[in-house]
Order: sequence, then structure tokens, then C-alpha cells
Amino acid sequence: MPNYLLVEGPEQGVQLLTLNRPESLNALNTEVLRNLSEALDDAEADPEVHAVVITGSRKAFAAGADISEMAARDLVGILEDPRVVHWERIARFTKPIIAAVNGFALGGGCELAMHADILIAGENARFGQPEINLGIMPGAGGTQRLARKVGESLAMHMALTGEPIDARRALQAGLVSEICQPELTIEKAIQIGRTIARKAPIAVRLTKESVRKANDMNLAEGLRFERHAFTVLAGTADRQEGLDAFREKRRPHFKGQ
Ligand code: DAK
Repeated sequence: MPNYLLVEGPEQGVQLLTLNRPESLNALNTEVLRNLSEALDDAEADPEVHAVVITGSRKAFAAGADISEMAARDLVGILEDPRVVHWERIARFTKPIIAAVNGFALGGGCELAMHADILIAGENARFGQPEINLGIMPGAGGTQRLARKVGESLAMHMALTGEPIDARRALQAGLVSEICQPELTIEKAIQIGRTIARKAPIAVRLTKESVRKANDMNLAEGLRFERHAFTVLAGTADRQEGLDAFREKRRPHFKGQ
């Protein structure tokens, strides 16, 4: 089976996953998504991995679902689409994902970037949901996550016209947290991953889960979840270590316990 993913690390707690299907601008066929979801299975199980960076090439993060593969599927084929399982795997990954996006992040590529917890974009990045040009619509969060991230008006604009936005617009809209020169994007994402890797793992996990609840729950439910998660942390050795280290004016040594 072809392998369309380069896996590097973990180094200082960060695993780097690079989409590697340059001949089709990293179009996400089933195999690419399988490679990605299997790599995330491994990263989830590996205690040395504390954050994952997903990136593509300088020209394309990913130009969307593989259009040829999609064209070969009829209604039943779409209904039984094996890719759905892989998308769900990415969505339920419990460790932080940082996307380092250069070039095209279109359709499923934009949706993959939006599965990340933190999004760093090169100045050459283009985010778009062009499915409407193909007579279809987004199918992996391009109406739901996008609307939650950039607001309804811009999400409508992007999904109904198919027109992409550039990195600067994506920053203004809150889709990405930072932009930088394309050659620095991956390094920047790795640095962020390393910073996270030095924190207490259980606190990181619960923080990610809690921030994500902001999209799934109303404020009262979300605040209740946050309070429960905060309380759970009181039972961890790392909390004690963090508080002790502050008072003893030293760096904490977290153990994930
Ligand atoms: N699929 C397959 N091949 C692609 C591709 C794609 N999405 N995008 C590019 N390629 C291929 C091109 O066909 C070309 O191959 P050759 O002709 O050389 O063999 C090669 O990559 C280089 O592309 P171009 O020659 O077109 O390069 P340009 O620089 O001129 O243009 C471009 C770059 C990104 C503007 C252009 O390639 C383009 O418009 N690509 C299509 C973008 C697009 O429409 N993406 C949305 C696809 S639909 C779901 C989950 C997800 C989805 C749906 C359901 N479920 C779980 C239910 C997602 C759907 C989509 O993403």
C-alpha cells in the first residue's frame, strides 16, 4: 500500500506529520487519510508524543478530497464512504494538533486544517471551500467548523462563492492564530508544540477538551464541564508539582500523573 505520509519524531515531545502526495497537491484520497489516522493512533498511544504538527508542501497543504476518487462513488458509495472513519479519528485525537499551512488549503484540505487546535499559516496560504464549483458542498466540517470559527457571513461567502481567502484575511477572521514567512511555518508550529510538550499532560488534555466544548455546549454547560475538569486536576501529582515548583522558584517536572 502506498504511504503518503512522512512521520518524523517525536523530538522534544513533538511528532511531525507531512502529507506527501505532491503529484496531486496532497489531495486527500482514502489512503492519505488512512495513513494519517494510523499515524494518529500511534501518536495517541506513544507517551513520548505530547503534540502533533501536521503540514504539507510549500505549494499545498492539501487541495481537497481526491476529485477522481470522489467521482467514482455513487450515492451508496458516498453513504458507505470509508473516509468518514478516518475523519472521525482525527476529530477525536486527544493531544494538541498544530497545523502548519502553506499554499492551498482547499475543500477537505481546509477542513483538515480546521481539525487542528492551533493553525499557523504561511503568508502564501489560501483557505477555501470550493466544493460549490463542483456541484457539491463541504462534507467534513466546512459548513459547521468554518461558521463557528469565522462567523456565518464569511463562511457563507466562502462556501457559496467558492472563493478562497488569503492568510491575512484568515488571521483577521480568527481562522489562524499567527502568520509567518512560508519557510518559517513548520518551525513556528514545532516551537509551539515544544512549548505545550513541557506542560502537564493531563492538564493539556483537559484544556483541549474543555476549549472544544465551547463549540459543542451552551455557556452554562461549558462552564460546568470546565469546573469538573478543573476539579479533576486537583487529584493529579502534576498539579502539586506545578504549585510546589512556583513556590520553590524552580522549573516544574511534570510526569503526566
Ligand atoms: N483531487 C485530485 N487531484 C487534484 C486535486 C484534487 N482535489 N487538486 C489538484 N489535483 C491535481 C491536478 O489534477 C493536477 O494533476 P495533473 O493534471 O498534473 O495530473 C495536479 O494536482 C496539479 O494541479 P493543477 O495543475 O490544477 O495546479 P494549479 O496550480 O494550476 O492549480 C489548484 C491549483 C489547487 C487551484 C487546482 O488544482 C484546483 O482547483 N484543485 C481542486 C481544488 C478543489 O476543488 N478542492 C475541493 C475538492 S472537493 C467528505 C469529506 C471531505 C470532502 C467531502 C466529503 N466526507 C467525509 C463525506 C471534501 C471534498 C472536497 O475537498
